[in-house]
Amino acid sequence: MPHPSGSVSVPPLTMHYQPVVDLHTGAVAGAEALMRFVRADGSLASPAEGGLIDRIETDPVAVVTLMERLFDCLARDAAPLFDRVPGFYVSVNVPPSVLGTGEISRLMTASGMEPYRTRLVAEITERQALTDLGRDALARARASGIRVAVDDFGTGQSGLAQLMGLEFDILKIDRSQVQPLLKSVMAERLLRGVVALAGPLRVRLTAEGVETREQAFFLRAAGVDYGQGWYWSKAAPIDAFEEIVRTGYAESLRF
Ligand code: G
Ligand code: MN
Repeated sequence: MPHPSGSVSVPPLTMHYQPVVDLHTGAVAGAEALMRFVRADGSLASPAEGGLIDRIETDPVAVVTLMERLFDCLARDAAPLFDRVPGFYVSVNVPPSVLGTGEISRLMTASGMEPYRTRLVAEITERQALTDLGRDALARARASGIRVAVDDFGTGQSGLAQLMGLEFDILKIDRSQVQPLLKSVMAERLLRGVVALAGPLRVRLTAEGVETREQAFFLRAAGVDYGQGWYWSKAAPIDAFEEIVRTGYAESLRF
């Protein structure tokens, strides 16, 4: 349903961080930042609840407000980690409607994230088509040091066509391809195919939705670089997440 621009109000938000684990060392290499809306009573809501995120993302004014708040949270939460942990990165889901406007650079500057440019990964979902403007904006952001991850790989309609002509750094294997591992031979073959694809593309692989030790070991043996999922941790508030980074998950990957 179309609505006049600026009519959607954006609630206050906070970010939760899900660790991305280096499958070889068990160290926390980075995090995916996931937003939560703060209700009037202080409780948290997932952005999908009641379709709110969809309404915001299709409102050109609201989506910019949302991204400004998101970058402010990131600057506050993640800067201490960037300073303390070498190479630590944060990946953020960037709606296609934001890409085309070339807003990313302005958001980096306005939030104070600018010095940490190379620690930011913009996740672009494979499910939504990229416009030419979006592609140009991504190429520019990448030329300035921001990295690009293709999210939800394997779930989109356009699949490989979407990847043509797109320069990116990380391919995120969707959980729909991780969860059937060790149950379906076809899923295992497909996973090995994706690993083979990543080599010549020179991209890192992150597997999402890792829930069991068996999946984690399989992924590591198959040549996947990073894992993310409930086997290690759900997305956590920044204080809990800082503790997670300190401890790491070496134990979880020992035979
Ligand atoms: O597509 P994207 O990576 O943005 O999705 C992140 C979502 O995946 C979050 O909503 C989170 O709750 C969910 N998620 C994260 N880890 C797991 C997991 O191990 N299993 C399942 N089923 N969902 C997960
Ligand atoms: Mn994502």
